[in-house]
Amino acid sequence: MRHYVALGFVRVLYTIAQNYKPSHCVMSFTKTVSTIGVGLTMAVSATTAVAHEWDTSRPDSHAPIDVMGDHTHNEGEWMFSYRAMYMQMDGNQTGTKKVSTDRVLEDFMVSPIKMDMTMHMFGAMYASSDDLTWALMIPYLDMTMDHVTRMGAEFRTETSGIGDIKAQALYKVMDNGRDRFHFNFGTSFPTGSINEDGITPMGKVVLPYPMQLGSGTYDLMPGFTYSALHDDFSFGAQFIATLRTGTNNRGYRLGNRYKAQSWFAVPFASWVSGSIRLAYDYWGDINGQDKRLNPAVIPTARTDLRGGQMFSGAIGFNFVLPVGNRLALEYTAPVYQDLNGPQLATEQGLTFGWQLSL
Ligand SMILES: [Cu+2]
Repeated sequence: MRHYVALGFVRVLYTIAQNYKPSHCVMSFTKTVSTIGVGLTMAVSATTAVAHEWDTSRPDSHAPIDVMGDHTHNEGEWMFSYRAMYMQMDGNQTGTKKVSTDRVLEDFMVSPIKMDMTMHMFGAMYASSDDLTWALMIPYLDMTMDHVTRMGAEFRTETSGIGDIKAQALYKVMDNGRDRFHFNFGTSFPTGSINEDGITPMGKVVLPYPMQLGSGTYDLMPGFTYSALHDDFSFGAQFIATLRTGTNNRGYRLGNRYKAQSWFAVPFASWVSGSIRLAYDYWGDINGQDKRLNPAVIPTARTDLRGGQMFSGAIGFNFVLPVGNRLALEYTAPVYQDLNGPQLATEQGLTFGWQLSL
């Protein structure tokens, strides 16, 4: 809004300068006055046209719940959040084609069958100014993977614990009440274990890469978010990269990740909105190798069978409850996956969220 007021005054000054003539005849004086009038009217109308601030009471003033760092806060505001994120992977895939377990077992001694992941995500946000919001996210992971051996024995491995804690600075560079744009400057800290082990037919061994809780490296997460809030609908888009730095103390570096997504939401009532979201994910293979893993045994221990890309679609709901509480739900399913496989394919995801603003 400030920009529009400033713009209005610039217009006034410009029109005065354009019409100013040193000769003090009545005509030019009248003209100058009327020009100032028009300019001021323009300035005021520009101001009133955007007089409404970003309406945070709208259920769709927040993005669908799976989008992280989607919004900023006003100076001094706090927000606490909890998300329960469930993700299911089922069956193997190479490229865009399903691969049977038997086919995987022709090349490997063990094949993964399915994987379930639950992530409990605890978040806090604080705005030190209208332009700068800080966010902290602490994930707690709970994962299981089911396998079958070439001999036909099935077994399950499980890991759980704190994942990589992420801190973000959200720097808002544009906000006219209808459109907002901020940069996301994120860092992921290597707080998640990369030494998780489990009981397998080969005894107690270090588990393959997807069952580890963290990346083991400091990761930079730069990106940007745009959102628009119109009277009857809203939409937004976000791009976030996850760039690994260095090599972890087990001698490898996970592949970089890139996520681009956009969403569209409609408020059905003052307390509920529905949304659709499209996302594109790209994640690279692993560089280096954890020497404790034997890549001949199972595809999840192969550093060159980790990358892939995926388009997914999601539908979600945001609910606004009294006194700063929000609830949200979102269901995600892939529509296209292209995996360096055999790799477990994503089946579906469900996220439940609760947010409290103070
Ligand atoms: Cu928030």
